[in-house]
Amino acid sequence: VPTTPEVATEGNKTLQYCPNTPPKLEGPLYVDFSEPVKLEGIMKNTRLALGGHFRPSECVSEQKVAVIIPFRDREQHLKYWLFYMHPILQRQQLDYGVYIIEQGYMEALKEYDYNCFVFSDVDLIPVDDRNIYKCYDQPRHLSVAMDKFGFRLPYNEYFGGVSSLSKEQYLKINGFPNNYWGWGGEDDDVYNRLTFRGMSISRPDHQIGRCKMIRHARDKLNEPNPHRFSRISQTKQTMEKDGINSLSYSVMSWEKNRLYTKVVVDIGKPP
Ligand code: BGN
Repeated sequence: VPTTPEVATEGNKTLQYCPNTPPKLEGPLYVDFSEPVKLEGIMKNTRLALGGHFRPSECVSEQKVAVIIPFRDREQHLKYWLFYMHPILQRQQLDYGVYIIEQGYMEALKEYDYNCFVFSDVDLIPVDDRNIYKCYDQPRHLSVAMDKFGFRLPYNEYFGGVSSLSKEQYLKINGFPNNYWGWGGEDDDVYNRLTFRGMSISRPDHQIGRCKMIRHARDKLNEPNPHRFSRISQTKQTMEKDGINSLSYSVMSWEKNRLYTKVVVDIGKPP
C-alpha cells in the first residue's frame, strides 16, 4: 500500500499530507433556500481564523485555495453561501481563505502563498461535498449539473458558475479578461483562453457535480453586455494584452471578519 509522504511541521509534531479522499465527506447534501439561515453557529467555529481562513489541524493540505466571490449587493445570497460552504470546505480538508472581491487573484496573493483559485458565483451551492473545491491537472469546471439548467450543462463549452484554476494555469491564460462590462460572455472568454493555451476542462461527473442556485431577479445595473458576442470572437487576439498584465484598479477598503475577507476595489467605468 503506497503511503502519503510525511512532512515535518510545527514543533515536535509530524503531520502527513491530507489524503486524496478526505475521510469525513458525506456525499449528497441537503441544501435549502426557502428559510433564512443563521450564521451564529458557524461564527462560533473556532477553527476559522479572522478573514475566513481555515487550515486542517490533522494533516497538511498541499493546496492553498483562495475562494473568490465577485459580488455586489447580494447579502442574502452570501449568507447562504457562507452557511453551507464553510462546513463543506472544512470537511474537504482544504487550507483556504474566502474573498469577497472583484480582483481576487491579485489581492489574495498579497496575503498568502495561494496556489489554487476557485471562482464562485455567490448564489451557487454544491449539493454533494465530494465535489472538492480544489485544483486539478487541468482547469476544473465544478458546477456541471445546476438545477437551473435541468441538472445538465447548458452547452458543452460552459465554464461559468464555479471553476478552479491553479496559479500556473491562471498565469498561462493571463488571468481573466477585464473588458467585459455587464452580464455575460466573460466565462466563455476564459474558456476560449484555456483552449488557446492547449488546456482542456476537467469536470466531476453529473452526480457529484450537482448544485443548486438561489433564485433571484436580474440585478439592476447588470444588463446583458451588447459587445459580448464580438468580444468572445476575438479572444485569441485580446488575451495577450487584456488580463493580469493590464489590471488597473485601486483598493478602497479591506474588511475582515470571522467568515470572510471583503475587499472593495474601484475598477473604473466602461469606456
Ligand atoms: C451564455 C453566456 C454565459 C452564461 C451562460 C449561462 C454569452 C456570450 C454570447 C453567446 N454567454 O449565453 O456568460 O454564463 O449563458 O447563463 O452571453
